[in-house]
Amino acid sequence: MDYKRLLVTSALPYANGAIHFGHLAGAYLPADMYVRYQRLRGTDVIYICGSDEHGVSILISSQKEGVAPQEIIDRYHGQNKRAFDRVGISFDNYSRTSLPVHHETAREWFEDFKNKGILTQSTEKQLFDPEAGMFLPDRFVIGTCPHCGYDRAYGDQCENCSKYYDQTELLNPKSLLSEAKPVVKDAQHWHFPLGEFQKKLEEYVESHAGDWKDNVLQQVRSWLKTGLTDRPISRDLNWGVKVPGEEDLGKVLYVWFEAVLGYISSTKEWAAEKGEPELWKDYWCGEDTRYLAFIGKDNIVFHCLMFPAMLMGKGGYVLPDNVPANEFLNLEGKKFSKSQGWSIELDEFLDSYPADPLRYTLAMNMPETRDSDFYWKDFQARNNNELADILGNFVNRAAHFLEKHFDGIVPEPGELSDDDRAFLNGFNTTAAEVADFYERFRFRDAVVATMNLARAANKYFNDREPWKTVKADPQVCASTLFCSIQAIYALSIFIEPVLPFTADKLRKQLNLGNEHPLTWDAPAVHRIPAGHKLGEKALLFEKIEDKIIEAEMAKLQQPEESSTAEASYPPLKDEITIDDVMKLDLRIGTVIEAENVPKSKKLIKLIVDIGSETRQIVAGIASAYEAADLVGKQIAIVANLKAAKLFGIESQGMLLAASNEEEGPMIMIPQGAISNGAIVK
Ligand code: B3M
Ligand code: ZN
Repeated sequence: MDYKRLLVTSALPYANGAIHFGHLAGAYLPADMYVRYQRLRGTDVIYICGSDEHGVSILISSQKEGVAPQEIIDRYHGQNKRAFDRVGISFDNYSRTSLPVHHETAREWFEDFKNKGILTQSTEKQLFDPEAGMFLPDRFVIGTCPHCGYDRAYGDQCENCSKYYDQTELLNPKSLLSEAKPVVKDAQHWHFPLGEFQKKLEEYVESHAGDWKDNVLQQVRSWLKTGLTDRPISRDLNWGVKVPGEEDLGKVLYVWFEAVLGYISSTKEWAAEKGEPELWKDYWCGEDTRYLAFIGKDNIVFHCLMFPAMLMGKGGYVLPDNVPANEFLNLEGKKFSKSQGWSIELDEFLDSYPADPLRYTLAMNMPETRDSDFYWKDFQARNNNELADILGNFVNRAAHFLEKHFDGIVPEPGELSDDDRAFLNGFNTTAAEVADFYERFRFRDAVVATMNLARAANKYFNDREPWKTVKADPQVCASTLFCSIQAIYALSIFIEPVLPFTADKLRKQLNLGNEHPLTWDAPAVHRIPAGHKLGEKALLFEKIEDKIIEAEMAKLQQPEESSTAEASYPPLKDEITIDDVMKLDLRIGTVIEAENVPKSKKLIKLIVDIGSETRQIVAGIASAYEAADLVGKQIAIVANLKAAKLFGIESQGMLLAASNEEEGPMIMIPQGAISNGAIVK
């Protein structure tokens, strides 16, 4: 594809928690590697990101800690920005959606849609806190469950009996904000007519059938097949971007509606800081811009459908040319969970280890096509056996030899042998191969191909036996060292996207100035000349001992002190006997179809193959799962539960899932594949 400039964004992380490895491997490291590679190519590229500082999740954090939302976002914005910096994520701008430039941008877009008559309005009944003066989100109201009488039930679902209801059905409702008794009021909301963009979005998505990743296409097509519907884009909250014209009504724009516009406002901030306030338009509105949006898989629908529809509605903006979404990264076989102590905080990690071995390990395990894991032992092995023993070892040996026998000065080579020439020519092959992988977003392959040059260099050094030729044939020895130094130069460039800090050390060690270009093609055409003196040797990688890794693994097992105390559960139920348990017929089945139940925020309708038959099951899991992601997953269900209607749809059984007020619902999935119909006991 021909383009003049490249715009790259990574999902804006919520400023209510610390960035962990999963985020990094999903949306930031791949984008950073890609951008660094493009900069070396000389591409006009900007890399834009920032903190997502609105939404209910931030309000809940602030409530829980009893501090103002501003304090939460200030803390995590600062912390995350610093962590990104320490791990070498090279944003051109890292903004915040709480800034005026963002509020203005989001309001302007809303008004534009409103003026064009794109938006619609509808009214629904909602609980209103007369003291706090605002409508209550589901999680901000408790009361007595209309089904089982549990008296600490939330506005959307009862923790005790799992039933769903509308918040207005709660008995004795109480606002968690003010303790006041809420009243039922009509709430008006704005809607974005996503359905009206269905056809255009289909055309857009299918025009990328050849270049988008399979996981992305599959998910988007499944959404399109289900049919797109209107999306409410306003909320009753006192935290967020105020809806224009409704400033006094406690209405804000839905966080996803404005967060995607954060990419644009961050670019505006970048341009203003550069002193060219109009420059952002080149990147967002220039026809010869290529836009790439890096995200994790849970954000696909917003970036492939909602945001493109908004860009279409506004007109004159570029659409994402690709949305290279990654799957999830797990930790030692389990999902990252901070509250269960099953997590590694980036900042803390970087206090003990340098960034590059982490970047390398995450790149080699990048969840490009399926979920993958970070294992401490793998981290150790990658650091010790690959970075230190292959890359570090080659550079050390060559530099050490040069120092000892040539005073650290690149020697005049003798006539180059076929081996020498083949070795030097290999740099071109590496450059082309690695570039091709980056262009196709195949990060792991790019890194493997890069390391293969270090492998080849070690072999070359061994095969040429300079420690023998130094006496026997000094001309040959000089050629070997000349070529080896060129290899270090080539490596210093090719490793830069994945190992930027090491690349920096290599450049210092090579004592390179501006006369030695830092471009992707340089190793093919440019040589470090004879007579050039190298700088001081650097220690590239330190080996990590077993006992350090064992200690890290032991730390994982111990949950953080405050963790378990956070969730409050209803008391245990009365004792039952094994006969009671045996009454349950629990079965494994595979989800073969999944779609959101229209008009319900919580429910997903599943068709599940349980071996002997298929079942239709309605489950309240839409807050945590995209319907499309469930297809193909094995789940456990209660198979002998009397059928019941939910939202007018028959549910023939019940899916097993765990949840509490903080986490989940999280569906129960067998640890390995087992045939459908298998009995759970
Ligand atoms: N903050 C959701 C997330 O962190 C959200 C991404 C916004 S991208 C515009 O998963
Ligand atoms: Zn209940």
